[in-house]
Amino acid sequence: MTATDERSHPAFEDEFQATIDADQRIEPRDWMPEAYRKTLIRQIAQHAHSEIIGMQPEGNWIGRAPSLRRKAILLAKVQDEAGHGMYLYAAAETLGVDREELTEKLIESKQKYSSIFNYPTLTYADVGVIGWLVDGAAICNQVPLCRCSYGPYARAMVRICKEESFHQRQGYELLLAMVNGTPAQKAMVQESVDRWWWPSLMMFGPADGDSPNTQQSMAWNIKRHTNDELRQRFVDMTVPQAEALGVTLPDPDLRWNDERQAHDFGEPDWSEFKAVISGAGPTNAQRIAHRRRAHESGAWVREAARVYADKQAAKKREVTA
Ligand code: BYC
Repeated sequence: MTATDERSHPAFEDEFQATIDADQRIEPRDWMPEAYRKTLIRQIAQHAHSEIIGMQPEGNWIGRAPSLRRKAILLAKVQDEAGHGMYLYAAAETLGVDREELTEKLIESKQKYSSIFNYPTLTYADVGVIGWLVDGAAICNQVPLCRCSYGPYARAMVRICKEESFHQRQGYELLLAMVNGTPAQKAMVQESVDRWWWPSLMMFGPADGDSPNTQQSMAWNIKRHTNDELRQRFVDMTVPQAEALGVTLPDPDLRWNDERQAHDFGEPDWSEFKAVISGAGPTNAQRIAHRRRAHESGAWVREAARVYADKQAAKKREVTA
């Protein structure tokens, strides 16, 4: 039986469930329920698209970074994101879909990508704040995915998380330099934090009561924590970092709760979240149009690769004939 075989059999189902119950990995060669496969394709594709679309907001600043050192760092980070997209598309391909098909779905807006990349990067401080808050949120969400039940996804996440940690630190280091700079630089950091705080909290997805996929994904060990659990973890991790930077997080309800040993915090604007994930965010149209143009202008590379592969295959046939 293969991953794409839709036939079911109680013995296969039992074996699948036993593997999940034993907290072991499902591999591409194993039988899996069709709904498990579909959920993984949905999540991994959305994750891969996020990495690829996520190159745009920061890529916007490569030509304008204030020094050669900052340019080199940003260039390396954006390149890493392209790499993450590739590992993730490769993981999705083990489930029987192909990258070309997933890219088509992205540019036709039939598959989602993270809400966070539908906001513009207006100042250079946004580069630091994306590293600190957006990559920080990504780490909180993605470290548990290293223990996801699907082997290829879990293994891809190990390397991605290592690189995300480096991204988070570079963002924090950039912000430390800026808050210790001129008053105008410090104000620029605060203004950026004010814009990115709430969208960063929305990265974790809707509140648990409004999350249709969490329960099943947790039962299958794809997700290891609920959206709200991870959001809480992120807030608790970030508050002391904000204090160290000397910036204020823009939430009047944010305070330590001694009883819960955790921070209380306000509610994100879920109507904004819904608008953004339905395509009506500030930069949705721009992001997709840019991605479509890049895909179209890369057509000759794909064609050249195909012709080269055909030639190599023909040569191999000649040798073995
Ligand atoms: N944005 O039932 P729920 C990065 C959708 S890359 C857009 O809770 P689930 C980085 C959700 O898809 C960051 N859509 O869903 C890259 C579902 O809609 P569909 C990307 C969202 O899957 C470059 C509906 O809302 N990270 O960090 O159980 C530079 C209901 O939600 C969002 C990943 O993709 C959102 N924020 O949980 C820097 C991580 N939230 O598909 C940084 C992997 C929810 O039913 N993904 N939706 O139409 C996950 O962990 C989970 O998919 C989520 C959502 C927690 C995001």
